[in-house]
Amino acid sequence: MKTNDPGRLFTQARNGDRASLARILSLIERGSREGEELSRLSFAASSNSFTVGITGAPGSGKSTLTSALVEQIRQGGEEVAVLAIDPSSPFSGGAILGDRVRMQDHALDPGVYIRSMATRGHLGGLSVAVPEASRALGAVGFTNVIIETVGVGQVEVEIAEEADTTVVVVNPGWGDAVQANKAGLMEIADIFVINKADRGGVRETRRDLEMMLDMTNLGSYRPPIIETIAQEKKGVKEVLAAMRRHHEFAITSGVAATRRKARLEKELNRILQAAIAKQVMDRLASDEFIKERAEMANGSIDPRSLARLVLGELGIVSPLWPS
Ligand SMILES: Nc1nc2c(ncn2[C@@H]2O[C@H](COP(=O)(O)OP(=O)(O)OP(=O)(O)O)[C@@H](O)[C@H]2O)c(=O)[nH]1
Ligand SMILES: [Mg+2]
Repeated sequence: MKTNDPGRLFTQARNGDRASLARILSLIERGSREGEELSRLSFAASSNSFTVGITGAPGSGKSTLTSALVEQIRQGGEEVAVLAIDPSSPFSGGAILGDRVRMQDHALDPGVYIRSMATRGHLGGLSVAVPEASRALGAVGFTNVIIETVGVGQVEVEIAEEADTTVVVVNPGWGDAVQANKAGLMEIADIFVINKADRGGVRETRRDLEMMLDMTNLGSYRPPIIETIAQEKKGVKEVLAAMRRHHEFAITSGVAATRRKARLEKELNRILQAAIAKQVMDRLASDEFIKERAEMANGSIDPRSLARLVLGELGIVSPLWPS
């Protein structure tokens, strides 16, 4: 029987019921009331899951690498969940279908759970829904959670950052392809993977990355650069080893705890900002302000003054408006 009762869903999912898990993730994705309760339950549940963000330019081989990593993790006997994020489209588009095809190898393995996610009205969007979903996966028992996201924009980078360890996938000759977001990717990478190492230009790409790392203030940890041919599963073992090494480093150095704290602060921030913005916009759109909006249109009240009116109504004092 289908239930939306958070407590029951949670218990059933922890007992291995995949349908309940799917329901949980849908409720979280949708930002429903039940989703909120499920997030609370997940947060409170103990979990020793290790989350890895895999990001990089479109088509760089993230899904192929993920699939190979899943296989590698399964060989070690651990369970693994994959969240494939599709920030661009609220619908299951072609990219996700492609991911599904690449993940087919694992379709029959009960130790692997694969799920694509898009934003569906969650307050705070994907950058809140994804960590909530990832915690839910950890709470129901997955020791490994891989989050795949296309590293093209700020939101995607933020999502990749939500993980304990972030892997940035580049290709030989990447410089031209992702020029725009190079700095952003450099900042979040704990591990660099040069995938498609069967192509020319690997040495130049490695040199390029090393140079950028040299110019970055790194502290005691320097992100390793690993070459892979994901299609042939070459170098994948090394990537997994580097992931575990980084995680180990992060825990013993205290980096993991610091990051976790910062992540939670950011998450709280996003929720509050989204909630307040929604409340304010709803009030502004209400009949109460029809007259004022018309006045703004005809030039008799300016946007800032109208904003002050709405904020005043809601009792919000904005630091932008010194009184
Ligand atoms: N030559 C070569 N091709 C590869 C390698 N790894 C993946 N590919 C191919 O690159 C293409 C894109 O691979 P995906 O794994 O879908 O890349 P992705 O980064 O997940 O793509 P999006 O999710 O669409 O951004 C596919 O045709 C793969 O078969 C590799 O090591 N060498
Ligand atoms: Mg993909």
